Amino acid sequence: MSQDMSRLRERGTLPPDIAVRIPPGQVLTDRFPVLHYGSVPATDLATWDLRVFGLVREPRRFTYKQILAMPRERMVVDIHCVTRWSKLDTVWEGVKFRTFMQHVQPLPEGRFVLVHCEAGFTTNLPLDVLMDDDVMLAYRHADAPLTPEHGWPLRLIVPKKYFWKSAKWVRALEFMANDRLGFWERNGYNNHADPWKEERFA
Ligand SMILES: Nc1nc2c(c(=O)[nH]1)N[C@H]1C(S)=C(S)[C@@H](COP(=O)(O)O)O[C@H]1N2
Ligand SMILES: [Mo]
Repeated sequence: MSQDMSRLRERGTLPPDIAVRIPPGQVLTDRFPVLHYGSVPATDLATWDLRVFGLVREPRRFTYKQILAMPRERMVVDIHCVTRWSKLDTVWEGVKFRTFMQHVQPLPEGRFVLVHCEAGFTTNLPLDVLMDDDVMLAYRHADAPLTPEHGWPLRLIVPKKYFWKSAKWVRALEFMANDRLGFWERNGYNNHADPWKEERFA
């Protein structure tokens, strides 16, 4: 785990049009800190897959090629880490979660999703949050392929939530009838994680 915060700017020192984009308790950085529990996984695209299971009509597995073949979109969003850095205008490309869901039929009771990543990391989100227009399964950042430490080959981006919900190295989506807490949510982080409401800790 490393974090270079040498170029942080407090809200009070920022022009008003920038300051309004920084949630309470956050500071602006132009760096892109790398943060995760454990080590960067080794990935072989030949055996990599994205699985969908649980309360779906039909469990499925997608190859990387199939993900890349889905309509690719680009979005520019602000991100906010619970460790208090925010980064503006980050550029992501991939498949919007709602576009991906055209290939998945959740059962009516499958309203919650547990996102499973390499090495056992998980995070949980209600399906309606994931269906927001700005939620993406991303494979590119800043006009280049994702780097391994930022989640290559595939990561989730959920801009409206603190960044720990933006799971790196995603491997499976589990659909559930009831909410089940993920890794940080079990370890004291707030389940709703709205940076504008400062929902940091449970
Ligand atoms: N698989 C996985 N994804 C993860 C994490 C993790 O430990 N494992 N950490 C989360 C946290 S706490 C943050 S702040 C962001 C950091 O993403 P970055 O390293 O690209 O800045 O990844 C999130 N996604
Ligand atoms: Mo984080």
